[in-house]
Amino acid sequence: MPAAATNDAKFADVAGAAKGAPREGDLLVFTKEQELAAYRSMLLIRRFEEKAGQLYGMGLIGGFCHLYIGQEAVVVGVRMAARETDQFITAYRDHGHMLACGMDPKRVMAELTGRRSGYSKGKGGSMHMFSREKNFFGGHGIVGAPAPLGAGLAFADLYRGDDNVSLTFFGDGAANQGQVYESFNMAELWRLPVVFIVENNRYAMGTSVERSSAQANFSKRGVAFNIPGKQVDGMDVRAVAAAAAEALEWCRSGKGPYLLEVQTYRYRGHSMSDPAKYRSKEEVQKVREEHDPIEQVRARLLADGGTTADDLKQIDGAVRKIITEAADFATIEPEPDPSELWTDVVL
Ligand SMILES: Cc1ncc(C[n+]2csc(CCOP(=O)(O)OP(=O)(O)O)c2C)c(N)n1
Ligand SMILES: [Mg+2]
Repeated sequence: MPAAATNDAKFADVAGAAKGAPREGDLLVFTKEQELAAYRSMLLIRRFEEKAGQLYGMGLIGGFCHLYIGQEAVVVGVRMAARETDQFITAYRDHGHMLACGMDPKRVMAELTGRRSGYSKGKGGSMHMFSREKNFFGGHGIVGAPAPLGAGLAFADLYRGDDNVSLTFFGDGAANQGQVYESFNMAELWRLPVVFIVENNRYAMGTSVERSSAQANFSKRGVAFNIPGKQVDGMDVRAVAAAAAEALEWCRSGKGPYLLEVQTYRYRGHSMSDPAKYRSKEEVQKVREEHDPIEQVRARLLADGGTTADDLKQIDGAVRKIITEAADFATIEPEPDPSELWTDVVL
C-alpha cells in the first residue's frame, strides 16, 4: 500500500493485518506492509491522544479523560491478530481501542467535546462510547468491569455457535478486583472464547504494581482456574501480535479462555489531573527513549532500506490531516439540544 494512500475510516483499523506472518521465537516477522500498517495505526492513536490532551487544556473537553500514549502497541498488536468480527471491550483508557477498531476519529473526538454527532450523542464522554457496528463494547468506568462483561460477550459467541472471540482488556490495578476471578472461574468452567488481556502499565493511579500486588506476574493469575497465561513485551507490536495470535487460536478452537499479561507503560498521568509524584521523570524518559513502540517500528522500517524518511513523512502528514479534521469537526459541531437531557437515560 502506498505510504500516504489512506485518509479513510480504515486508516487505523488493522484487523487481521498480521495474517501470514511467520513466527520466530516470541515475535511475528512482519513484512514491510505489516510494519507500515502497525506504524500508521499506532501513530494515529498517539496524535489523537496528544490532540485530546490539547483540547482538554483549552477547556473544550470536560470530565474524565485518560490518555493511552505509550500503550499503543498493545491494542494494535492484538487487533492485527484478530478478526473484524471479534469483540473488543476495555475500561476507561479507551480511545486507542476505538480507533484500532476502525471507529471514526471525528465522532470519537466529538464525543470527547460533548457534541451531538459524538458516538454517544455527546452525553457519554471519554469513558462511555460504543459501536455495535465495529464490535466495540466500551468504554467502562468501573475498574474490573470489563472482565465479566467480556466473559458475557464470549458466552454470547458460544451460545450463537460462531467462532468469534472476545478480546477483554483491563489494567494491572483492575486485576486485583474480585469480579475478575469470578469471571475467570466461569470462563474456564464454560470454556468461553475470551482472551483476558491485562495491560500492565506498572501503575494504578499513583500506586505501583509492587506496592499493590502480591503476585505481580499477572500471567499466573489464572493458574487456580487452569487458564493458560503468557507475559508479553507490550512495547513491541510484533510480540503482542504473536502472543495474541496464539491466544486467539486457543480460544477459537474451543479450548476456553487465555490470559495475556502485556507489559507496557503510560507516559502521561493517570488522568488529566495527576501530580505524578509517584515516579521520577527519569523513569518515564528512559522508557520513551529506549522502548517507545512507535519509534521501534520506525527504526526497523528505515533500517530495512525499503522505506525512506520521506515515505514516513507522508504518513505523518496523512495522520496529522485526519487529526486536524477530527479536532475541527469536534469544535464546530453543535452541542446536544437541552431537550435531549432525559433521552437515552435509564431512570
Ligand atoms: C470499582 C472501582 N474502584 C475504584 C475506581 C477508581 N479508579 C479509577 S482508575 C483506578 C486505577 C486502575 O488502574 P489500572 O487497572 O491499572 O488501569 P490504568 O489506569 O493503569 O489503565 C481506580 C482505582 C473505579 N473507577 N472503580
Ligand atoms: Mg495500570
